[in-house]
Amino acid sequence: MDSSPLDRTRAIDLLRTMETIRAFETRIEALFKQGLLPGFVHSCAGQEAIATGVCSRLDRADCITSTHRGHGHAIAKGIELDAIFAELYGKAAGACGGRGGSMHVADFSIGMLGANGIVGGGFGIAVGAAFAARYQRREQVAVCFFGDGAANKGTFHEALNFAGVHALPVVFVCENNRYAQFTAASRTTAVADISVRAAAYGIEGDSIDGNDLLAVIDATDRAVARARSGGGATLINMATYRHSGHYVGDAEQYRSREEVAASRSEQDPIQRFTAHIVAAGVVTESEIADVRLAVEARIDAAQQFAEAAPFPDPATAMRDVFTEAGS
Ligand SMILES: Cc1ncc(C[n+]2csc(CCOP(=O)(O)OP(=O)(O)O)c2C)c(N)n1
Ligand SMILES: [Mg+2]
Repeated sequence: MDSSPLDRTRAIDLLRTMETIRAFETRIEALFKQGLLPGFVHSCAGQEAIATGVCSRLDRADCITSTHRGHGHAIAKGIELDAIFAELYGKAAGACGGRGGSMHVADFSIGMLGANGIVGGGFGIAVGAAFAARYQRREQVAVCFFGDGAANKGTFHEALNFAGVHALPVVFVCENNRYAQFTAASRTTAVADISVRAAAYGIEGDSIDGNDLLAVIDATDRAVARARSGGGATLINMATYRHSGHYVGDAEQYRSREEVAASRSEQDPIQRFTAHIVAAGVVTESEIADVRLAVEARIDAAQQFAEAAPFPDPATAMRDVFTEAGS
């Protein structure tokens, strides 16, 4: 794992990942509004620093579990853009053969154990993966991404207790964007900082600004080092904000225009990171523009691939639903 200070190559790699997630979400939002994609789409625009920073500190063999807002997690963990684009179109070339769509993107080959339409559905899977790693003596860490709303599910408490009692190599990352659907966290949750709950389960708690990419990386390094060295689980509260509504099409009656505007300017994680690396002389404005152009071209290519790809054969609709007799 590269723990060197921020040099040009590393800064550009991180920026490319954040820009890819942003460009992917922007394009998907536009396509969904044109009625070209089935199902529902939840954009993670504004939250890119968390997926990017956390996954940049994981090995390929490490696992993540994701949420209904999972495109950024999959991209940061290394999914092929063609495969995720085709999945959202419901095409056979999709990461799950077009059967999962936006809320069920998975790719076990890169340790992406799945987005999840069930809020709080990832806790048990992440803890199970961490338990398996411990049992099979593999040096693997599992990261569970979840929202502030999911932190009030029973599965959250069960998973943290189990992880605590067995000192499992798991990192619980709360993407605290202050809303669960249309309800502010202050109306549903007695503590603003979810990480204080770690104490109740005998694990470490940490709380950071999740729109500060470098703070995300530092907190991840601490938690992953603890997990790998047998020190057990960590719960990290990462404060962030989503730029778009809960889903594409949300009328957004529950938050002010000023609040949203601030998240798109001075609090924006990409703007903050680019301002930092330009001021530090690590990367120039023109190199940043080059990254954006290359990312747009890659998104164009993935969209074209997905549009041209065939739909699955209807005769295979029941495949993967029932076990084959005798298998
Ligand atoms: C078990 C379950 N209950 C309710 C829902 C409906 N639902 C979808 S997203 C959501 C809010 C999730 O909020 P949070 O965990 O904060 O994630 P965010 O959307 O903010 O990323 C709810 C209640 C669901 N999908 N699954
Ligand atoms: Mg939330």
